[in-house]
Amino acid sequence: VSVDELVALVAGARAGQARAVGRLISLVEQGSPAVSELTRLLAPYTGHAHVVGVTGPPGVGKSTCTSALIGELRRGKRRVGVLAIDPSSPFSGGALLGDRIRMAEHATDDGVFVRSMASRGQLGGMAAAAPQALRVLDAAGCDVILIETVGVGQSEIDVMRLADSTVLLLAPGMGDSVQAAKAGILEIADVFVVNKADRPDAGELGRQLRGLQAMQSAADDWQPPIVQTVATEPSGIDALVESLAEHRAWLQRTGEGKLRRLARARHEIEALAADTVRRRLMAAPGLTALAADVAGGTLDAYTAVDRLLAQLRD
Ligand SMILES: Nc1nc2c(ncn2[C@@H]2O[C@H](COP(=O)(O)OP(=O)(O)OP(=O)(O)O)[C@@H](O)[C@H]2O)c(=O)[nH]1
Ligand SMILES: [Mg+2]
Repeated sequence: VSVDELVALVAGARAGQARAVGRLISLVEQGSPAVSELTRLLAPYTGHAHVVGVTGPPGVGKSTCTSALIGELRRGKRRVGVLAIDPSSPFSGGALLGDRIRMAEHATDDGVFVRSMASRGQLGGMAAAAPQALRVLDAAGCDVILIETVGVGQSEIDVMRLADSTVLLLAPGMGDSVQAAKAGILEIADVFVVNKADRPDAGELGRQLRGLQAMQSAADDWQPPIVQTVATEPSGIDALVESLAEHRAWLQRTGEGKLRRLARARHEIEALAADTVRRRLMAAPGLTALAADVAGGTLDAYTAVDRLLAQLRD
């Protein structure tokens, strides 16, 4: 795409045109060379959205809850963006069928942008693409951007780190979901949701979470609230929206929001720089010759590294 086309697409996105938003996110997802220019064009129009991560074990009700959240936010006249990270399928290039159906009720609402991204099989990976996709939605005037992901792998945790506020969904009768949650993702939860609160053992799960809450609260002065929801009805979603607003206010009041944005920018620069350096190294003309020398025993690997880096500097 030409710069003129990019400028037109950014203008279209800012005017709320779903087609322009979709096109820009596709460019980002494909790792188009235009992305760096696009990021420059978007920069003046970003920083407005509240980015909310929605994560939790498979089947816990993330998509249902996301859809209910859209409904609740729309009742409050908020413009909503959704980025659904599909962990399993690099080929479908879209949401799972069930998600599509659940989101369909919002499909004709021009205050909602829903987009799926595959977490594997793309250039630079999610780490590079997701922040840019968020910028597109932010510039398109979204007040809230929901990111739905299955909180299992490192790439999903990386995506969650892009959020201002992270919602961890758990549900009763899912065996060791608290146990699973402890393995890394718990520390990034700002709001706990006990979904499927219509199930009998919801009370027990709530008690377990309050136990964990007690352990966490010493560390900082935000105590993640526990919200009970039945996403299918939906009920409890208004309380969830309320908790998220409180968390955002806390981020702003304490300066924690600024710290998180700083950490995020740092992480993004590191990831992009590492990617750039790696690509240059792979393309360095001297690499093959150095490899032959190291393999043949005439050069040690460390000296080879020094020479390779020296070639990059030239
Ligand atoms: N009883 C009950 N069922 C629910 C509730 N929320 C969601 N479900 C059901 O749970 C199933 C899974 O819901 P999804 O929203 O697809 O869950 P998910 O976490 O997005 O699933 P994955 O994306 O596959 O990880 C569906 O059959 C929902 O109808 C709830 O509050 N109560
Ligand atoms: Mg889902």
